[in-house]
Amino acid sequence: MQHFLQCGRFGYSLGKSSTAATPSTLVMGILNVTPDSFSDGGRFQALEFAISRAEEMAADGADMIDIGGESTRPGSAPVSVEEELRRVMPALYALRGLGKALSVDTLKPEVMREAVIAGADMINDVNAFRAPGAIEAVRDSDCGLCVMHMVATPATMQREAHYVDVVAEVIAFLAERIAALSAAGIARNRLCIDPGFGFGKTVAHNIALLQNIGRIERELGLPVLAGLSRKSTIGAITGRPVEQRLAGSLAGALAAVAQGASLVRVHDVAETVDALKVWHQAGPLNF
Ligand code: 7PJ
Repeated sequence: MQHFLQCGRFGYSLGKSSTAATPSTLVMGILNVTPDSFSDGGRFQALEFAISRAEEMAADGADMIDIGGESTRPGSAPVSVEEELRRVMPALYALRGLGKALSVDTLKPEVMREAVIAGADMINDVNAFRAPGAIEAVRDSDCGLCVMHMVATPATMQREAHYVDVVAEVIAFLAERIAALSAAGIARNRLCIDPGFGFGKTVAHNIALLQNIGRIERELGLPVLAGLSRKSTIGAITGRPVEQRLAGSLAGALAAVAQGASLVRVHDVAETVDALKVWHQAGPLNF
């Protein structure tokens, strides 16, 4: 299935394509600007570190940089609007000249609004633009929107991993969110969708969703982003701790692409780009 995705300054043709020169999978590199990724040298040093990491990911072939100032890992505590802005905005301004799409990973409408004003190319909301004011914050721009499935909040979601039919429920949730965004006048070509691996899901749920990315893409008609990098499902399958999940994460990214994902959100950009280059030459879908 082919898609066009508008992301601020950038427009992408995604999915199966007859023109070999067109990259068919977008690689989104993860840039955490949270204190646990900071060295002890304070804010300036943290910013310098984030910028050099983003430059490295760009050189490694990332198409997008996903800037996150609040950890959304299961069980994590929320941060204030002010603190999140202090983390995200300097990085966003500093990276405007990088030549890559800049995504901001946030669930706060205030942060979305500031990010859009500063020229963010995408807003990646693990809360699917459900917060009051979120849709209004992104409506009058041309930034891309990543709409992710999550039940409850990052603090409580693992306690609520109950589904009768996880694939159907994720599709129904995303369909409702797409309808809400469309009703606000947001063009469909600004949207990508994400089953939200690890967000309120067991290993079995995550595997069922991974195997059904093609169905999710077909039923909703939008490009799918898959974020499996280093996640606990990769750990559960391989028995590896988080720092040893590279090989498993690469296989997860390729499996997601084989099932129809058009974007992958990863920590290890250079390795993922290499794996995708080989896959796109020889993979079963013959992109
Ligand atoms: C995801 C995300 C994901 C999207 C995080 C982590 C947890 N955004 N933000 N999809 N995961 N769209 O990276 O382990 O899967 S934070």
